[in-house]
Amino acid sequence: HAADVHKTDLMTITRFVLNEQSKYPESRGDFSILLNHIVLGCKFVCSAVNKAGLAKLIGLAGETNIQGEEQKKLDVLSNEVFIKALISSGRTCILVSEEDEEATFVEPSKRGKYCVVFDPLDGSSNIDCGVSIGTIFGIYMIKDGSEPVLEDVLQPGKNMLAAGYCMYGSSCTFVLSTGTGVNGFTLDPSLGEFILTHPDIKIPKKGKIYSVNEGNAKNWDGPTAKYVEKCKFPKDGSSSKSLRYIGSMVADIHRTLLYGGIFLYPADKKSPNGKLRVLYEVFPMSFLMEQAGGQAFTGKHRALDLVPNNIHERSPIFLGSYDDVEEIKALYAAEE
Ligand code: AHM
Ligand code: MG
Repeated sequence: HAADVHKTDLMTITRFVLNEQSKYPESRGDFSILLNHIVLGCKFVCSAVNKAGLAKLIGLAGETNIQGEEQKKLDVLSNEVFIKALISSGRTCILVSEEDEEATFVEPSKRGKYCVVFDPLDGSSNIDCGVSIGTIFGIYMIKDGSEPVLEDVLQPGKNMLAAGYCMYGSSCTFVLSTGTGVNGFTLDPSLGEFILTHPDIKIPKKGKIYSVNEGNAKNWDGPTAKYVEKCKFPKDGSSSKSLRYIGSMVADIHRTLLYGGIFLYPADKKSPNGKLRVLYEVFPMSFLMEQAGGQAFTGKHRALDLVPNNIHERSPIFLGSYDDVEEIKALYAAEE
């Protein structure tokens, strides 16, 4: 009832996932345990991000990651937290992190059947000015009883069992899909629990926002340039779209999921494969988009059909509302 000030029957993320898994009689709770460890990592990172300004945790750790960027202390910390949380779950066998050049193979005594690909702290260039950042993850499973090999994570995104992100923003929001829709949970800091606040998220069929780094416009290809031109100067009498670009993928995708519209990180002359990484950025977000009723397109194919050849591979990506992605697909098709 609207009159109830306090909600007394709380759907925590653990309860939600246990409910979902109970639909599968063969489930032994392994996935719930794994997810609990991911959630723990997110709570830790959330608390560290919130304290960053105070604790002087931000700043350089004197290390460089494989993409050659200076690494912030919080990236290092977050990576360590997730690696340790995932190994100690006893349910993982291969871990791929944006921060580590090589995949981590979990030692046999601590092994489970899940492979987790993740970006522990995406958008870290935004840390120093307090803009939202996030963790992105995707989960695969190895073939029953087989020795884990790198090929187990070099699979198309459509083979993921689950994907999600946690956004460290004005509130801490965890968005998850296990392949049956998308649900959003908000951290209640006083309880230390993620509570279901956004059940069954569906992206609007068409949106009024486009989101892209326009500073790269001089290097864009024809279809991307045409599309953005259309957003600003529509010729069919429709109103022009608004531009919103945070430069933090989790925050830009979160807004796109809730309000609709399109997010683009296209190829350009300087970066023919775009910027975003297939395994732990493009795939999880594409998985969520499709599960919410939207689309994800690489400029050539459905994003989730891509088969990566190496763990840090990049791809152009266009994702968001169904109708908006349909338009960019038509422009690329006309190009061929
Ligand atoms: P990062 O993994 O180094 O943080 O880079 C990924 C981020 C994404 O969060 C965001 O969508 C993109 O880089 C923004 O790139 P740009 O600054 O080129 O617009
Ligand atoms: Mg990243």
